[in-house]
Amino acid sequence: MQKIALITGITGQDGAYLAEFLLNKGYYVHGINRRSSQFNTDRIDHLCDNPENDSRFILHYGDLTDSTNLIRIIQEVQPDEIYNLAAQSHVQVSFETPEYTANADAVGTLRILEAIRILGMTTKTRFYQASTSELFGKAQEIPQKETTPFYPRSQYAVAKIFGYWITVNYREAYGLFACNGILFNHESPIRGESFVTRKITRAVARIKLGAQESLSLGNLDAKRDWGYAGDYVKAMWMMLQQEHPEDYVIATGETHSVREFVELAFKNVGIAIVWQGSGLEEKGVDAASGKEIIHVNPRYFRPTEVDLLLGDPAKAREKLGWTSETSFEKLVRMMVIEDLKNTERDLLCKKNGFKVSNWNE
Ligand code: NDP
Ligand code: GDR
Repeated sequence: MQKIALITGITGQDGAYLAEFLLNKGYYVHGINRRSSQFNTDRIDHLCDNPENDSRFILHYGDLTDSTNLIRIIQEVQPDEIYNLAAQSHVQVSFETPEYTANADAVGTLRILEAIRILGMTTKTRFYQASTSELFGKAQEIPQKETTPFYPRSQYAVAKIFGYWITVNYREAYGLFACNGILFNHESPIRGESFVTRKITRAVARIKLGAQESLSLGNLDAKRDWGYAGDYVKAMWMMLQQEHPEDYVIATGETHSVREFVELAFKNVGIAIVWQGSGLEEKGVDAASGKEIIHVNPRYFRPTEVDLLLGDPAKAREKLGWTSETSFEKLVRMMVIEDLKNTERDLLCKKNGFKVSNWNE
């Protein structure tokens, strides 16, 4: 019998990679997507259009803030595995939308777990919760592992702590096979454009091709453990194939600053950055032309920042046999190359009089 998976957040970065991964494994894949005023399925259109997927890839309209809808979909789909990837996932935005973030990210997780329980599916359905390195926040230990105490620094992280513990609670209280993947930052060419890595690679391509003058950033010294999303979705699946449900840190074990990411991304298009000034006056200058191409803008500072994340993926390596396969250098190169292609395509469209959505910075 082929397995059935239900993915919330299927239109997001991870949802798209996971759906493709599971379809390749022969799964029937159901996804929950939100109705929006414009199409929001760009990242999965290639899966919808592929005749090989045909009846194996099915979308349902839904929302994590609507329990009746979640209960109905789970009852209809009868999934063997649920991957809860849906979330208001932007840390800075969570400071602006705290109540909604808690509703979707914290209570949303509870709604799915309760649906599984109400429907009597606790022995049938396995559950994956998209937990995050943001739980560690103001890091109490370096590197961070499964036993490191949490210290959340945003409304997003606090909401995700609820999601983490409610997942543990349903495992312990009802015997549900439920796992938290504590994933450190993972990126790709389809990463949302407002996360710092994609914002940088998109700007690098556009500056190189003359479509943008400069790039404004916030804290250049924040450090993150950045991996590749394509590697990380495999770990999600592996957790649900084990004999016992457990929680795992998924990370590369390397950390880099935003500043290093910027330097490497520009290096990939032959631009060397020289830093001048400090604090709000700091600027990144193109060493060859002398042009100021990076500015610091306090708009991107957060009320409480997470300064340093570095994960220890030893447990995942030993118990799951999982390792991160894509180096930092390869990840940055991959993202820059794809954004160069995107920008070239957009410029061609504009030149021929076609409208390009998302053109502005
Ligand atoms: P994205 O922001 O790319 O995708 C989030 C998905 O959630 C989108 O499909 C979005 O829909 C959907 N969504 C948002 N709110 C709701 C809602 N109320 N009801 C239903 N769906 C909703 O995130 P990623 O793919 O990067 O991340 C996946 C998950 O993993 C998230 O939970 C995130 O918090 C977590 N995570 C991510 C990490 C990372 O580095 N990427 C690291 C650790 C954890 P729409 O397309 O309509 O906006
Ligand atoms: P993060 O990712 O907050 O780690 O959350 P993001 O890319 O937004 O920020 C990383 C670091 O870069 C600094 N920064 C900027 N960030 C953004 N977005 N824009 C800027 O202009 C900018 N300048 C500097 C930030 O201050 C921060 O320190 C991501 C999300 O995917 C979460 O859902 C996930 O849980 C965590 O990763 C792990």
